[in-house]
Amino acid sequence: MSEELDITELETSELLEIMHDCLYDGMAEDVVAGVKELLRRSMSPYDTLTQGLVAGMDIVGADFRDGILFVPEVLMAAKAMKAGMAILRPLLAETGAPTIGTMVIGTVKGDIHDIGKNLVTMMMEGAGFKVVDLGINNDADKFIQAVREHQTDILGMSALLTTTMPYMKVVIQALKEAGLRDKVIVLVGGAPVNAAFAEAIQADAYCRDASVAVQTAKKLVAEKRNQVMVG
Ligand code: B1M
Repeated sequence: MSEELDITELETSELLEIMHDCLYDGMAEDVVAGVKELLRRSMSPYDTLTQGLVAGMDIVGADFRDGILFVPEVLMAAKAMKAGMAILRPLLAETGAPTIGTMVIGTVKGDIHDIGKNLVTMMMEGAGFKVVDLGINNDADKFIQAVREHQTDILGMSALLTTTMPYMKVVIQALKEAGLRDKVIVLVGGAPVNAAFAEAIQADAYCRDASVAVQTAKKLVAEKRNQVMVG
């Protein structure tokens, strides 16, 4: 943003557009200033996230796909997005809701994309789940170990590459071999993943986005608890 521009004077729609430009240009400090200004205007943390940050990242994604942006620029944009998300994370988690379940989540082996996974983590925490985030590039052993270590209700896996999504099946197979498959709900997500793929690898559900992940997790955990009570 230019030095002279007073963002408090802008219409919210103009501010959002400028934030998308700043995200595109990897201007983390300006993205942070925009996030703070939207919150000051009483925009909810969720709307700030989706309208201010995710919408901007969609533009970055399209231009990366079309060869207009390259990896270094996209990394700068991702850093700016993370800076904005750092402000929103505690606000989204600040529900005071009791823990309704525990989720272990990670990006699968060979894949370093974590923005979407981090959004899912934030939204799940905001909905009252305890989330153990394993980060990126996780092999099956790491997932299995974490599922064992924590009282895990849900295992969430993220993959953004067509070359890494098949690894989700490897993890599910490893869960079966460890005798853990029936104990955890497996949710999968990420841009190349879809419901047919989730079914084919015998995951419990595909989650299109972070809010679907929350809804699905709540529903399946409630069903699991009911089964335990009836059984
Ligand atoms: Co990458 N990249 N990238 N990249 N990158 C994609 C995925 C790509 C589609 C871009 C393109 O060509 N259009 C393409 C994949 C093509 C394919 O496989 N078909 C691609 C490529 C090719 C690559 C490299 C191979 C590039 C290269 O080096 N030549 C390389 C691979 C590195 C690796 O992983 N081994 C690479 C690298 C990178 C960066 C490091 C530069 C950076 C990642 C930075 C980071 O994450 N810290 C990056 C980025 C940023 C992208 C794009 C532009 C944006 C991804 C993103 O963050 N989206 C992406 C293009 C795109 O997706 N449009 C692209 C925003 C995020 C909010 O959405 O992650 O989809 P998303 O998450 C959503 C849902 O999918 C869902 O909820 C989220 C929130 O609503 N969800 C889940 C995701 N995970 C979930 C887990 C769940 C539930 C829901 O569990 C329950």
